Amino acid sequence: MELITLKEVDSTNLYAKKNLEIFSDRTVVRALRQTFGKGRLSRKWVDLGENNLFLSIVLKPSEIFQDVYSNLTQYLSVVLCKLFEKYGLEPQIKWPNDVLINGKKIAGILCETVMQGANFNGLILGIGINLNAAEKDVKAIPDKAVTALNLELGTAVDADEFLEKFLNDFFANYDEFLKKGFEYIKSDYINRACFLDKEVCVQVLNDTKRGVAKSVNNAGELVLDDNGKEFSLTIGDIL
Ligand code: BT5
Repeated sequence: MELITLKEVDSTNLYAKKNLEIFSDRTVVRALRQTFGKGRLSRKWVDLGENNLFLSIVLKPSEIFQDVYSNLTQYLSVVLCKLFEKYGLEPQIKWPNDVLINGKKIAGILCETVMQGANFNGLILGIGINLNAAEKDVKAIPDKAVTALNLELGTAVDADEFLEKFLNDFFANYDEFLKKGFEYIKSDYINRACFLDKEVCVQVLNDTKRGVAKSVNNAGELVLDDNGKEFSLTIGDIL
């Protein structure tokens, strides 16, 4: 694993994408400040100050895209939950990969697959983690209840220390996860899921699906029951 630290960048994902050819597998790009952080579907990721984490992990696990890569964000959400638990907190996962503490979003994950024609060039796993933020700044973020680790703990957090623990934990089980897929983390994921057995409304691109969230299947898909009719979703946002 190689760690590159940038003082400031538009987006660590964009930077990693631009330099993908020269970066080897498991290169981590961290920026101390991020001026144009990206969320999914053209949404924005807000920079809450220098002592937060903005990073992208460059992964080049094979020459061909494998289905298991679609579950990497879920693997990452479990890794993050377990780390927050070491701080005495009770994090939860909102399908597919939002990590919440006390119902508020503390981290965001954006995984981009880079293809060139039919060739698979790699994955860029972008992660933003709120470690140290001011109450007024998290409240100003639109559309969502947001928190940061310092606000939950009542004390400042050392970002370098947190990053080291996080990367160690991520890579400790990464190879095993690639071999075994979602089933390897399924019970850890389900145990932290906050949406099961609830009536949910899921935005899937321009469509909305409703139903009771019955389970997450072995592929990591959300299984909904709409009046006795079961179906599964691979992408979407629980509203
Ligand atoms: C995400 O998107 O949650 C993925 C965010 C990934 C950010 C990282 S930072 C390093 C790397 N480089 C990048 O450019 N991006 C990645 P999504 O599920 O679409 O959620 C976006 C929504 O989360 C926004 O519309 C806001 O409502 C909310 N949000 C924005 N900034 C936030 C923050 N700092 N903390 C919590 N929620 C935030």
